[in-house]
Amino acid sequence: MSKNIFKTLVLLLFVSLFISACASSGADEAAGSAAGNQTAVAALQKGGCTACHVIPGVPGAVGNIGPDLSEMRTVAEEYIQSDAYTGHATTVDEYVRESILEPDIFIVPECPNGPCQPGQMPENLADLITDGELEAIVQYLAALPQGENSQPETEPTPEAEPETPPQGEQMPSGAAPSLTEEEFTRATQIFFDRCAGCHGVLRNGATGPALTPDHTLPMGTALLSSIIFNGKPSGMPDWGKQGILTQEETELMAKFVQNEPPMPPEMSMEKMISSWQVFTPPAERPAEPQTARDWQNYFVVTLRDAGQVAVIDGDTYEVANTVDTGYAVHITRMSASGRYAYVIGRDGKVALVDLWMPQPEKVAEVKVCYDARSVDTSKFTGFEDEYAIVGCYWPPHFVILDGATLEPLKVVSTRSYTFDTGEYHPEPRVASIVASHAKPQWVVNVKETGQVWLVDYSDPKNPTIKMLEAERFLHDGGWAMTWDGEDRVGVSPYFLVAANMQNKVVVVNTEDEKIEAIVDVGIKPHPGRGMNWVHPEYGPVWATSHLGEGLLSVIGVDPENHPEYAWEVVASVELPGTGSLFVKTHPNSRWLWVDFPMSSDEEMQRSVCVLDKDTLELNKCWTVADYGRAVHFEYNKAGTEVWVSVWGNADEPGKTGEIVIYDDATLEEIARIPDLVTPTGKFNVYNTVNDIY
Ligand code: DHE
Repeated sequence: MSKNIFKTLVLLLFVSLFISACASSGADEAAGSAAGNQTAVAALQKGGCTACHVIPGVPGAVGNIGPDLSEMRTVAEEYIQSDAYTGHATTVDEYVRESILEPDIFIVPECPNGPCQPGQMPENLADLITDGELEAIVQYLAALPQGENSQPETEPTPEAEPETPPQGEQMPSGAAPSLTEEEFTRATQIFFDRCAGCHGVLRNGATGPALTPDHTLPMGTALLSSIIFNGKPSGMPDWGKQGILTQEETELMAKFVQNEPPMPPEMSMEKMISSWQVFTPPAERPAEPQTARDWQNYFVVTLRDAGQVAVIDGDTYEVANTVDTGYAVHITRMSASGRYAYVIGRDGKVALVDLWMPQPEKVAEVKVCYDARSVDTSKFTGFEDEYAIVGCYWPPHFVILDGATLEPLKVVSTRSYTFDTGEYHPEPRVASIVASHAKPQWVVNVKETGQVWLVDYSDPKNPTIKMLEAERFLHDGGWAMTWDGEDRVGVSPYFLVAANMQNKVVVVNTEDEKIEAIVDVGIKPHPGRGMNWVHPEYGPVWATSHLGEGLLSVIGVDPENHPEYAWEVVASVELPGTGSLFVKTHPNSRWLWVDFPMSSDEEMQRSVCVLDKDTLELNKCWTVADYGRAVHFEYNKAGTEVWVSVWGNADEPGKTGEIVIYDDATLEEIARIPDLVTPTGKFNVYNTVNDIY
């Protein structure tokens, strides 16, 4: 094993510690005693070690984040003698102790999910246990695999633990760590900014697991800190390693989530209206485009951490204007005509940008909630540019707006009952929303209750809603297309949406207003809007990549002409990495583009891959930049170029982010648009209006 690899592994600390325990004379007595074992087992549980490691004799110690400690002594002896070892221990006892007190001094090479990483093993474990408990752990682990500790005579049952707390415990088992008011407020804000999207404001869980005290207290501060710092391969970001949260903030958050979640405020219609501003009334706006640019080839680009969008000319690559919008802009959708861009920020503020002005300007804005992700517009014939709808995470509701002024017209709560168990849910968040082309309806996907609501907007103040029972934790999705041979004709009545925590894709039939199918796919599908093409064998297909595994699931979507493949996964294509968020293709392209921004591997985070549409074989992968994450694709109007965002760090001049433009035919780089602040999503006007993806 190379020295470099060793240096990158932190978690092996425990392993090596365990192995040497036998060799140390001082350890033998305590290791052999039932009382010593009992203290060690309780301390290992208290320290949260069970969640990351396999430890024989310790109930619940089946974690697969850190190394398996079953062979601790043997492994530690090997490491101490190896050239790659960077610590100071000369005995197994010392090795185990060092692993706990200075976990990053030596990084073991292999953890269950890939190389162990610096920072993975929490530095503060020793703060959570007493000196006596530390010694008991050292002796217990260092004795493995001797046999006696694998079956401790007095192995405590999980139920017995709280009754027999180890001496000197700093905090009563089961009680939440206390925080000052200032700490609690700070943690609430960090949770809202970083965590609520996946776990929910009330922490009931969705894309991420539930973080209510009944789940978090048994995990303890050390384990929670480690997960928050290091992330998990299933999609939990490595907030500490990314440098977004400090060690101190990581620990603060670990303590915070062991406390009851605070209840955020509601938002009334009156409050929404008080935030509503029209900067340029409709009568003062141009009646036709006032720009020589091809405004249909504008790209509206999210500058996430600047709270802005850049409107970029797709022909000249010039920034036509930068417009202030909401905090942490999430997505942009267009009106049916394309002249208006609706930009939604996480703060629930929607900005209306008129693309017909000499330079694109914000003409209205309104804040309709505190936390939002989705927006769309009325697209059915006769309702073009009439209405918009915003889907909120908190409060859990959607709001119908006037399309030209953003005046809030109607607010509808999504609080209701889970579709399967009929339990009341206080926080059913609105995930993706799409506008039907077949009816005056929006498809509103309600995440936590697993319901798809078909909202008729022909009478927006008195909307009728058809509620379809679908699947829980609905997230993002897109339309399947209709084709005439190889030519795209338009949007089909089928909308495919990921139920990401159930590893499924739900097919909504908007024509017959029913759930057509629920398709099993890979771990945590994340399609964005997915991608459509015609496969030589399977006919029209739609595909999604996954957050949780390196897989592209291709689904047949043509029940009329290819019924044998309809709503089946016709191909599962292995990808070189996990952590994919977005895919894209174009009817004119021969390629399928895939990103990996949430991969735990830095090089993959910066890489994109293309596959051949016909053979489904991987053609090429490459890194887009030497910093940041490569995220999200968009084609230009002609379908000849692909734009990829490099999502950098707003605080690092020169590395804040950029867009890299590729020739779709040759895959050669054409240009870079530098110095954009954290660009993420990009929405070409023509492609967004026409649902081309
Ligand atoms: Fe998104 C789409 C929610 C994290 C960039 N994101 C969506 C949609 C939802 C959603 C519901 C579908 C909107 C629609 O079509 O109407 N996103 C969430 C989250 O809850 C989550 C997981 C966590 C959070 O706290 O927000 C999340 N999303 C991210 C990011 O970290 C990304 C990469 C950068 C960011 O903005 O923070 C990100 N999401 C995007 C983009 C789209 C999107 C670019 C639109 C893709 C498209 O092509 O339509």
